[in-house]
Amino acid sequence: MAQTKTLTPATKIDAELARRLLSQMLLIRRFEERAAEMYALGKIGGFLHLYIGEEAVGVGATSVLRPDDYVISAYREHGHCLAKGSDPRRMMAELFGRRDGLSKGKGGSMHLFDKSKNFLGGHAIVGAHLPLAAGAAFAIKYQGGDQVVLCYFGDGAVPQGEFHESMNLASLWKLPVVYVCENNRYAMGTAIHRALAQTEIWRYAETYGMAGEAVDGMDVLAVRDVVGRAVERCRREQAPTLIEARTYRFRGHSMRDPSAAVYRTKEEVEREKERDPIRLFRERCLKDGTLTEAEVRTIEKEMNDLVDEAVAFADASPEPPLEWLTAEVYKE
Ligand SMILES: Cc1ncc(C[n+]2csc(CCOP(=O)(O)OP(=O)(O)O)c2C)c(N)n1
Ligand SMILES: [Mg+2]
Repeated sequence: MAQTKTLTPATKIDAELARRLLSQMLLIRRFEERAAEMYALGKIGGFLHLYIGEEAVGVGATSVLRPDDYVISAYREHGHCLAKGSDPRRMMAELFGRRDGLSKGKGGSMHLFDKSKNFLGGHAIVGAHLPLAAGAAFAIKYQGGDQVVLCYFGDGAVPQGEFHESMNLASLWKLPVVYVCENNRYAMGTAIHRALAQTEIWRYAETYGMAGEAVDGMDVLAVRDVVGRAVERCRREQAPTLIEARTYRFRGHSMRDPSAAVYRTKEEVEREKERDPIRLFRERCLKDGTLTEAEVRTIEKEMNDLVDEAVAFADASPEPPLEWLTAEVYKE
């Protein structure tokens, strides 16, 4: 049923779409590079998990959604939140822990949440948001809506019970949810083959009687294609899909994990960086004439400016007042 998709170079794409995809991937890349700098300067505390290298998955997948569709993610979620349309200024303020942050500065990097964009978080407990995605999809179905829920998670969630329970319920109850596993081959320092008996994650779909596919997660158009079909299936048949997007994180697990860690070799990291999704897409657009060098430079500058603005906004935002510490923490 599944294969890894690669698009033929002959498929030319629309310039407007190319601009949108490249802009979003560059925005995410630049946002996170600056976040890493701000972390080193002590402006950002707590944990910070960078998505650098994986941008094509979030951008390709979200590009087929409607604004009223939902997205839910784990803690490596800056890219998913930006792709869903959240304001980079309020996101950076959240990373800084300031009052203008998306979660009023109380959540930080791992707990971005944006109700206005139907972005349902930012969840730090590995695997815990998979049942939440099924629940949101159940609510849509119950209310007779035609939205879908897109749920991103890592390969580290697959050995957990929540993954299997969620797949079973989503398929049994025909819920409109697309599960996108971002398989970057590591869960912190644990390589996938040390944690999973079946490392081809898309194959679990067969067990639960749902559609499953693997895709080259470094190819933004291939991701768009696969997720596009899954979303259509959701809307038409309210049937879920499991997608395995094969990708790689270029940085350490978090800012506290040096990139040159012992669990993967320098050669491996360098080899994977040659398939940088942004570079691949940029080269493709230039080669087939979809975009010009000047257009690409303009996009790069626009995204740099947006991120500069986000950093300045975050830095100028005040600390949350002490009373906020206990407000809105628990609601009956
Ligand atoms: C239930 C639970 N167990 C352990 C952890 C500690 N932990 C944080 S991230 C992580 C690895 C998850 O890897 P993966 O799901 O592949 O995501 P990636 O970091 O590769 O994006 C672990 C074990 C946690 N947050 N939650
Ligand atoms: Mg992983």
